[in-house]
Formats: sequence, C-alpha cells, structure tokens
Amino acid sequence: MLMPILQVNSEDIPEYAVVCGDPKRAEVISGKLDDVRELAFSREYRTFVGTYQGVKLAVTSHGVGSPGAAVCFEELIRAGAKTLIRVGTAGSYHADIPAGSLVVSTAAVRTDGLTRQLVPDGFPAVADSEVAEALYESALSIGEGVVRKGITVTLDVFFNGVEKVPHQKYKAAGALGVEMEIAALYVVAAIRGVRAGAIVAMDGFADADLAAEYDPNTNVVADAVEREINAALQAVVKLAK
Ligand code: R1X
Repeated sequence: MLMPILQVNSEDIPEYAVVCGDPKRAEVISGKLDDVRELAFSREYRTFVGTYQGVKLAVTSHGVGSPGAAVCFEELIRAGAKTLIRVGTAGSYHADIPAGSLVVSTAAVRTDGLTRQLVPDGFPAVADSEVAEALYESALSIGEGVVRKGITVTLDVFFNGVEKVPHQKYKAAGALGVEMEIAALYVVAAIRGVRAGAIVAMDGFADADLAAEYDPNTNVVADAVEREINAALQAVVKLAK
C-alpha cells in the first residue's frame, strides 16, 4: 500500500526505522548502510532503506516540529515499522551538558500542541525502556564526550515570540534539554503500540537568545551528530538480536 504523504510502499518498510529532522542527515545516515535504496523524497520526508550489520532498516526525515513529524511517524508505523529511533538535536539546560553532548530521552514533557489533540492531559510521553537502554549503552560504548539520559522537553516554538517559554522551571524540575518532536514520537508510538526512543546531540544552550547566539553549524555539533547516528545504528543491531 502506498503511504500518501511519505510516498513509500508498505512492502518496502522494514520493522526498524531511524528518523531525523533533516533530509540531508537522512542521506548521511543512509551512507552508512549496505544495499541502500532511496524510496522517495516527498515534501520534507526523504526515505531510504538498507541494511546495517545485516539488519534491515528505513531512514526517513521528518522535518521540524511535531505535527509534520507525526505524519512521518504515523505513516512509517502504518507501513510496518515497529521500532522507531529519532536522532536529532536539542538545546541544553545545563552547563555540564554542553554543545557536543549526547542525551537519550527517557521521557518528554508535552508542551507541544499536537499531542494535546491526540491524547488526554496527563498522558505521558515515554520512551520504550529497552530502546532507551540500547541507545544509552551504545552511546556510552563510543567512549567520547558527555552522554546522559533523562527527561527532555518538546515544544513548538523555535524563535521566541512575546510569550516566554518557562525554560527555568523545566530545568528546575530536572529536564536536561529541549527540542521539538520527541513527545510526538512517543505519543504516536504509544497509541499505535510500537516502541520508540530518541537520542539528541546538544547544539547549544536553550536559555540563550536563539536569534543572537544560536549556531548549530559547528564541528563540535557535527561530531556529536556523527556519534549519535552510530549509536542509533548500533542500538538497532542490539535490539534486533
Ligand atoms: O527538534 C528541533 C528542531 O527539529 C531541534 O532542532 C530542530 C531545529 O533546528
């Protein structure tokens, strides 16, 4: 069956999927696979399939923000994906988790608008514990940089408007950082009965003024993205065993 937005056929989608925001990053990840095939490049959704150490997987970009990303997660699941892992970037809340650090998201605060339209208030957005553990162990085994696991915040706003996001409160409550899609992934996975996890590379500090300070295009961030991609692929192999 053809998925209407991703433009991929369900027969081509394996049980494992690695998802990322950026279509260019999807191409980079696909470069690490054997027997790669590009299935489609539709809107912001670029999909490849291939194998990594013998395990079949799809790699799909989901774009920026929860509503669009949820379309990607939903269609991958409808097409047959049973384990989804997001590799992404996030802003850090803590000086000891600087740019270049990796964080495995064990749960996400649902400050996005989308998941409120999917599930009732209070419903948690949580990672599958096996997927989170596989990601954490794989990231640690790479042996470089800061690796942490914990709660992340998912919001919709990227550049501040008039209202201020209460980052200090999330930080005080123990969240490690903030990004824009993980809650959608965890909630969609819960509703559909599949497992999901996420690892993010910190690309700066979230409470800085993004417009003035934000520069995710550094070697430190690129190295961390490379490490999180390798960790995600190793986690897929661990989970498939
Ligand atoms: O998740 C956030 C969003 O997809 C973090 O980085 C992206 C914007 O650059």
